Amino acid sequence: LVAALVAACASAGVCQSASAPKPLVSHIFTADPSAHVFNGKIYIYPSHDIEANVAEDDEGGHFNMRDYHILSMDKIGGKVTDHGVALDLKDIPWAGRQLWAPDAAYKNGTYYLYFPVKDKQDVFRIGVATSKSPTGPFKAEPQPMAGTYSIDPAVFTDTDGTSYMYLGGIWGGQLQRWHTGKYEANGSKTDLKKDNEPALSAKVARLSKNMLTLDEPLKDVQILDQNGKPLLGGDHDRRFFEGGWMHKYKNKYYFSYSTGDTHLLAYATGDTPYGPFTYQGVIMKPVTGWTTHHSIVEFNGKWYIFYHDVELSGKTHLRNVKVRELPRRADGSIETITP
Ligand code: FUB
Repeated sequence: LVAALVAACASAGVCQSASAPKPLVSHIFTADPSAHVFNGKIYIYPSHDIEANVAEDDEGGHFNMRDYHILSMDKIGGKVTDHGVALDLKDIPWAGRQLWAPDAAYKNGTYYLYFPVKDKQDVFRIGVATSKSPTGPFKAEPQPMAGTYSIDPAVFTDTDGTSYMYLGGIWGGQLQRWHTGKYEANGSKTDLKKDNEPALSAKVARLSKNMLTLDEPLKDVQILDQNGKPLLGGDHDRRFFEGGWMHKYKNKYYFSYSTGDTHLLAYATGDTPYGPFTYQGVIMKPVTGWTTHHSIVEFNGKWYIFYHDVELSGKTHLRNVKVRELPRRADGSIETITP
């Protein structure tokens, strides 16, 4: 029976069980899955990892991705469809290299793909591309979104229809090089090295109604401890590193993120999309591979976490996306997952 099930899963291109999540696809490497439900279907907007033969470094040069593929599924555990190339680096007029973790949104008949990529000066910016279909192909705007920088855009649309973009990542994501408001080309490759000062924050801004521009300057996403004090730069187990995500549950805003060099997914809650947010705990202990990156989405009344590890390759830059149910307690708090 087990052999028959494995064979059936393999021929369908997907195998998923409640107890041990498996890679959603294995014909390409995928990472940083931003999941959304559009028209009753699940769409996953991941990075598309490739072997580019670049040596590993603290700036993530080995993550040298060149396009995006969008995945979809009718239900959790169902067949996963790869819709092919949705956007290629060569079709983004201002882009230099490294297409990192994207996200997507829908408004008024148009789908928006938000993506970080280094410009021709090797500075990460956020771009936006549009399509009439959730799976693309997407057409990139001719310039990056004004006022954006760093990586990992995540767009959250509140129940009143207002959309917000969260972004940022330290180390290879370059956020530390913007701490004065201007880009420091020779700034630190990691963080500010000020362990006793407030940690660098992710950023947030409301999006304009046309979803193509920021409607206000970026603000700090403050994460406080239980005493109302900002988390410190030296608090590597709790401070923000990269991969921010916002979801709303019972009128509370949950900002979740990766702690990077301590490899945790953590979360903090607040009363508005801007925060401040109070640190609550760990969502997921380290996965295999250096990076950890997730999204959280509700589908048919259940909450799921999409994430990645390196089960298929054993290599940190060749990742595979997975999904599992998000274990939530009655009070809304999230139980720690041991992957
Ligand atoms: O995929 C490249 C980078 O790795 C992402 O932008 C980060 O969040 C980390 O997952």
